[in-house]
Amino acid sequence: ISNNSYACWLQYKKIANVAYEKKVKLFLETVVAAESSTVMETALEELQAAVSKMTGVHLEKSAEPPANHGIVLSTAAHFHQEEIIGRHVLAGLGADGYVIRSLATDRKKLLYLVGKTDKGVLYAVFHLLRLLQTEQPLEQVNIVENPRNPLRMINQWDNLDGTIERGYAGKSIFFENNKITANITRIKDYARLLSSVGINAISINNVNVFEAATKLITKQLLPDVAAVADIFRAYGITLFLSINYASPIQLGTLPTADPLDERVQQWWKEKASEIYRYIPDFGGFLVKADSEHRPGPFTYGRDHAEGANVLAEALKPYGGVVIWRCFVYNCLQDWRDRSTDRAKAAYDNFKPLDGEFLDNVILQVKNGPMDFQVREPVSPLLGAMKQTNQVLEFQIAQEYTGQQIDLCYLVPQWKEVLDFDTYAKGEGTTVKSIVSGSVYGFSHSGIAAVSNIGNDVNWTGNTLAQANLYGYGRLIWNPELAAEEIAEEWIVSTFGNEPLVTAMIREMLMESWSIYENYTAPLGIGWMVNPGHHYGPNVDGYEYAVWGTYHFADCHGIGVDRTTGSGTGYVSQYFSPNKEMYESLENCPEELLLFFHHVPYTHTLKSGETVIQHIYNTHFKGAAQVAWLIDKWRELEGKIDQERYENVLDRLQRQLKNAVEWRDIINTYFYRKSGIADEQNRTIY
Ligand code: GCW
Repeated sequence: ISNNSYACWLQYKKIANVAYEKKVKLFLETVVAAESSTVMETALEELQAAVSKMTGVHLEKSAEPPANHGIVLSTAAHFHQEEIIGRHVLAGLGADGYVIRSLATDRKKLLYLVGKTDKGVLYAVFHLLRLLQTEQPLEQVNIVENPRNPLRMINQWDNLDGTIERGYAGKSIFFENNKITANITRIKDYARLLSSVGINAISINNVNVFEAATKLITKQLLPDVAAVADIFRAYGITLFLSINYASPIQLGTLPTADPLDERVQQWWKEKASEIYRYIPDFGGFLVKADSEHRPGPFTYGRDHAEGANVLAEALKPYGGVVIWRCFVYNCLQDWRDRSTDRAKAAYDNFKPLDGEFLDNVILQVKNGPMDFQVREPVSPLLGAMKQTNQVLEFQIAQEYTGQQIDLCYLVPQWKEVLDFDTYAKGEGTTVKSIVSGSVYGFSHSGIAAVSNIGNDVNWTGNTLAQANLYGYGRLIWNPELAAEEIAEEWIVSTFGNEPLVTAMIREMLMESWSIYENYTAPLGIGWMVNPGHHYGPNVDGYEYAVWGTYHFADCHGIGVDRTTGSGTGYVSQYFSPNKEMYESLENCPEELLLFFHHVPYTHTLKSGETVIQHIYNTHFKGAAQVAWLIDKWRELEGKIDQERYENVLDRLQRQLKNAVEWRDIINTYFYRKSGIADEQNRTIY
């Protein structure tokens, strides 16, 4: 097995451009680190190893600042060369920020990497390495970077038995046989990947905490958890655990987990103190409570604030936080009940509690009101709670977007979410400004996402799905980056600097979300997947189910009326003018038409097509586009290594089968329901 698949974007291949290599080598003589710390050591190690691979130069570590050629690593507090970087520049750095500046004259070639903290230095090193990978000149570097989001987190949905909930790339790299794995090399390599794109927090176990995982916070498993925390700490990443709300019962001897019971409060306090003895910088708890059959405060007639605050009190003395998920809804709904709308649930459950949560509680809100569908509106809860810390939750794992068989580059989708104007505090109150904490001055905020990795050699099943992990980190560091820009960076770091390869893969990535949307559920309706595993088409798979996931298609029309006038009233959860926009059939963005409105198949879209013809057209188109993706990819044979070429080709061929299946099932279903023929008389079964 070659390193190509495994190293992802940290290939650090020998620089092929001789002229460029010659120029950069002038900067690469010695390196000095102004102080020492674990993270600083990591920064040095990463720099030396990558430079040696890319240029063959062994960067000598020196105690003295370089006279003429070399690199200086320093934190702001230890950096006193004001003529190089002014004090005001350093003073402007946020917690994880950094400056990279070069000084290049005929005689001197110097690079200064100065972080607010040692973590900033590490990020600066990865940035410099990115410059080298993408062959940027070093002579005039003047970079100041501050991450937009304070919390930049990954959620693993890994179970202790080694399986991964919604995992599409093998087994867990963390757990096997109800224990933490002995193979920590892989964990370290994961830490490198994450840190290189700015991730600073991780929860390592599934939010559904079953029996074995409940024990992660006991002395039986804490020493091993602490060892994992050590690995991540060296890369500037803080470790969190998902906990079972019923822990006081399951691990202790208490008959209750009632948050207002003093024994329960005491139990959590002792538990926190125990955890911090093993992991002094433990991040805190991630909690899925009263959601999909997981225990929570509802059992005791308490609300989510009371539920979360007991944990927050316990963690507070140590600086820990509680990340409480808002994915709370009735998962035992009766499909005959038209008054309950799952989309409304998060807002209905949490909005009334604004102001009730302690300062070290953060609510984690999924990007959409349902569940990571191909297309959803933005959750109206984002921005609706002015006195409560919020983080946004994305899903990098492609549960509903092709399961890492089908190609679906998600950065464009995430960008739409981040750029969405909620109008929560007037025009311009974008989601990105809310979750970065700047609008309401949150004490904790940022973004989390469900990871897409497993122990497959290439980490993500489909090699091209690595772009989503990379892209997630880069985008939440700087939401202003363009999706193309991120794609391009990823391709060059991953496959090398070959313009043709870059152009081709970039085009494939950029088209992929729209292609996937074309052949799956139309116009924002969602959910037409096989129940349980969620891959492949099944129009009525969730129609008469308990999950609150309906499309209401009959022989006349399709869609969920969520308007205030005649529907569930979900639209009223948005601020004006969004609520008016969604309420109106005219003004509702068409890609979300069936999310908000029930319309006849003959309803005419702005393109002039009817809804039924749109369904046919997009489904024929989507499947044809997958064939186009395959043609594109075939052009790359011989231009990239065979291993990755074949991995992607195999996935694309499976994707084509899936797309054809979707096309035919969706078209046939709606043809039979509507009785309206395709204008172009294409084959519908
Ligand atoms: O959509 C659902 C997934 C579950 C997941 C849940 C959640 C971890 O199908 O697998 O459970 O979302 O986000 O809690």
